[in-house]
Amino acid sequence: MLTRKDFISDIPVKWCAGCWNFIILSQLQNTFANIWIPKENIVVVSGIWCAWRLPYYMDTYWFHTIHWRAPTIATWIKLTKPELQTWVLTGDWDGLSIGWNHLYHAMRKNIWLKIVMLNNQIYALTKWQVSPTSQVWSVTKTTPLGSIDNPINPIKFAIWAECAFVARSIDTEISLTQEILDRAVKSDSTVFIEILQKCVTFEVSGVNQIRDRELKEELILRIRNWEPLIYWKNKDKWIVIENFKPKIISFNPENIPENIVIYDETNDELAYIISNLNYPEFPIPVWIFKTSNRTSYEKNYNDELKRNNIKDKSLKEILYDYEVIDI
Ligand SMILES: Cc1ncc(C[n+]2csc(CCOP(=O)(O)OP(=O)(O)O)c2C)c(N)n1
Ligand SMILES: [Mg+2]
Repeated sequence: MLTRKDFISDIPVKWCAGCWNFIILSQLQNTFANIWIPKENIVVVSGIWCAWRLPYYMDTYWFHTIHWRAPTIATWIKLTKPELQTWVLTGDWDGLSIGWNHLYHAMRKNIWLKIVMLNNQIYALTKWQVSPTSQVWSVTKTTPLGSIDNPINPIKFAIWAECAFVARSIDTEISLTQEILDRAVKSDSTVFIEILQKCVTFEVSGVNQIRDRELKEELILRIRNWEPLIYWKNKDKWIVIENFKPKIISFNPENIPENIVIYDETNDELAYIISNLNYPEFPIPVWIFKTSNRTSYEKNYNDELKRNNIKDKSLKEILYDYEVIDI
C-alpha cells in the first residue's frame, strides 16, 4: 500500500515561507496515495507560474511545459496513453489569461484530465501584477489606482465550457479540498477544481474574511448535493430562486417556502445560477457545482481507431515518418 511519503521526491521544495502551495502539494500526494493505481500511471503537468515546480516535488512522472500550454500537452499525453491519470496544475494567469483558450478546448472536448487551478487573484511569480481574476479596485503594481477590470469567475467559465466536473474550495478549508480531490479522482471526465488561495507575499484585495474562523460561516455557502442551500452561523439563511434569480431569505421553521432549492449537482442550469453568486450580495459558494457523464474524447478517439483498424503512431513515427517536400 502506498502512502503520501511514496509521492515525495528528493528535490528540495522552494516557495515563500507559509505559502499554501505546501499544503496543496501534500493534499495531492495524499490523494495519489489513496487511488490504488501504480505510481507509474500518474503524470502531473504544469505551465509557468508560482507552482510550476509542484510536479518536481512529486515522485511521479511529470512534465514542466511551456507557458499556458499545460492542457494541450496533457491532451496529447492522454490521447496517446489513456491509461495515465493526468493532472494539470495551473494558476489564474496561466490558465485564464494567456492560456484560457487551451483550458477551454480541453474542457469542451472533455479530455479526461484533472485540472487544478490555484487562484490567488494576482500574478505572484512576476511579483504583483493585476490578474484576470483580481477583484475590481485591487491595487497592484500595474493598477496603482485600483483595477477597473471585470474579473473572470473561473467556475462560471468552466460551467459555460461544459466541463463535466466543476468544484471550488478555499486553501484554508483543508478537509473540503481533500474531499473534492478524492472525489475528482473517481470522475471519468474533465475535472476542474478552483482553489481560492491567499498569496502570503503580495497583498491583494479579496474576501479574506473567508479565512476568519468567526466570520467565515456568514460568507461561505457550502453546496451539498440533495441538501437545501443554507448558510450562516446557525444555518438560518436560505437561498431560494425566484424567476431564475437567487434570493436570500431567513429560515422560519413555521413557514418553509415552496421555492426552496434542493441542490442537484447534475442540473447544469442550477449550477450556472449558483456559480453566479457573488460577494457581497451573496455568500461565496464552494464544493461540487456539477458532475455529468460525458464520454471522454480519448475514448471516442481510441474507439474510432479500433473501428477503422488504424494503429496509432508512436512519437518516433510521427517525428520521422513524413515526406520532405522540396519547394
Ligand atoms: C509569454 C509570457 N508572458 C508572460 C510571462 C511572464 N509571466 C510568468 S509567470 C506570470 C504570472 C503567473 O501568474 P499566475 O498564473 O496567476 O500564477 P502565480 O504566479 O500567481 O501563482 C507571468 C505574467 C512570460 N514569462 N511569458
Ligand atoms: Mg496567480
